[in-house]
Order: sequence, then structure tokens, then C-alpha cells
Amino acid sequence: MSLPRWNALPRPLVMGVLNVTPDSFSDGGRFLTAAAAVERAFQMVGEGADLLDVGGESTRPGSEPVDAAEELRRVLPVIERLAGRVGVPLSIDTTKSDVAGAAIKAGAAIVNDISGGKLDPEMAYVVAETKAHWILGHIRGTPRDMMDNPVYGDVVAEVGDELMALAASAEEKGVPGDVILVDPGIGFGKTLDHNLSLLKHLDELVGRGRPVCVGTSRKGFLGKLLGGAPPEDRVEGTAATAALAVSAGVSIVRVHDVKAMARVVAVAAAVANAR
Ligand code: PMM
Repeated sequence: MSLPRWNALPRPLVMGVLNVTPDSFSDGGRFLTAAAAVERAFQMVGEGADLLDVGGESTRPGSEPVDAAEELRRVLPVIERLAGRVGVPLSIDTTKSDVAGAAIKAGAAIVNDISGGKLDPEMAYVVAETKAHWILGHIRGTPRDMMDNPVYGDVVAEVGDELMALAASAEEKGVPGDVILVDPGIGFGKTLDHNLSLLKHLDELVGRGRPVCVGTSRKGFLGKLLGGAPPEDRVEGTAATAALAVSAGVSIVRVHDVKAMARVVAVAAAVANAR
């Protein structure tokens, strides 16, 4: 499965979220969960997903970590069934180098690491060795403690500086520059105002020259702006932010509602590409 050249995309790519956690599909046993995940994966590709992001650990604020063995038990059966069959590249959403390495061996091609390599110092070497592509996300702390009083002076500048430093460090460890993307980590240790500033000034992050991935899909800040709407009722909020992200020049939008967001991206990109 050949991977995109990130600096030559005709339009931003839609990454479909495939969370394989016990609470993400409402059935019991592992086989049923894997089978449901595989079915959902094919459905998302039919709806316009250009990439699929497979994750086995919840990164919700306050969530408890799971160990690498459990994460692999969740994601490997799904990656093995999808790799080479589903028609789009797979990414593995993990902060653990062991999980990333095994997932790549099973057929994933992109490592999506919300900690930008900070939670596992071995990650850069695994990415370099396996020639995977790498999405470096921004977080301060860990998913468990990230919302304990996040403080920034200038959130846009600081997140941008930290991401550029992570990308430079990845290159020093042998990861080629043209396979690195950065992600401002919306919701990862940020208040509502931080998230809104990052989204308003996304063009500044794009302007730093690295391809940008952004994930706003169904996130808590949208619920706050929409009178407490639950996650499955945040699709218009997700759409608003996806359109703005396309206008700012991002390369990937990571979303749950693929059918709707593929349409949003198609229209927003047509406008962004107009003369
Ligand atoms: N958000 C979540 C998980 N993985 N990966 C990237 N690159 N960017 C994100 O914003 C991101 C991510 C958390 O969202 P979920 O629990 O709805 O998957």
C-alpha cells in the first residue's frame, strides 16, 4: 500500500477513526468486537475514508492506561484482517513502541502517536527502522493528568514550537523529514479557549512547513459550545471545524462521521483550491 506524498496532496485526506476498545462496540467477546471493527472499517472506506486509524487504548481525559499486551490483543486481529484488503493505508494510534512495531509488522503503515514520541523514547527508533510514517501529536502530561490546570502564555506559539522541536528530534533519530506530520492535539491538556485559539490560528501551524493532521471529531469542547450535546450529536460542530481546518491548509482530518466529513472536505477543498 503506497503512502501519500504529504506535500503534494490534491485535497486533505479523511482519516476514519476505528477505536477497538471494549466500550467502543456494544457487544461482548473479542471476536465479535474484532468482527464489528472490521465491518465498520469497510463501511468507512465505502463512505470516503482515505486512511483508517486503529486504536486500542482510550485517550479520553482521566482514562486509565492499558498495557501493551492488552492493546495488541485488541488491535492486531483487526489490522491483520484489514491490511492489504481494505484498500487504504492503516495507521496505529498508540504511544507505545512495542505496539507500533507489532502493528507495522501486521500491516499498518503510519504511527499516530498523540504524545509525539514523548511517552516512549524508543518510538522514534521503531518508526525509523520500520520506515513508517509518523504523526506527532501535542500533549502536555499524559491522558490521565493532562487536564490538571493546563497553562499557556501563547498557546499557538508554544504548541507550534514544541511540535517543531519534536519533529526535529525525530529527524535526528533517523526518521526522514518527509514522513513526519504534526498535530496540535485538540483537547489534549487544553481548555476550551486553548482549543479555539489553536483552531483559529491553524494556518500558522501549517505555515511552519510540516504537514498537519487535526482531530476535533465529537470532542468535549464541541459539547460545551453546543449546550451539552453528547458525542454522537456533535456532527455539525465537527463539520464546522473540519471546514475551517481545510481552509487553513491541513493535510488530514481525523473523524468518526466519515460520510458527512468526506462531503465537508470535498466542498471545503474545492473552495480552498479555487482561483
Ligand atoms: N484524538 C484522539 C485520539 N487520537 N490522534 C490524532 N492524531 N489527533 C487527535 O486529535 C486524536 C488522536 C482522541 O479522540 P477519540 O477518543 O475520539 O478517538
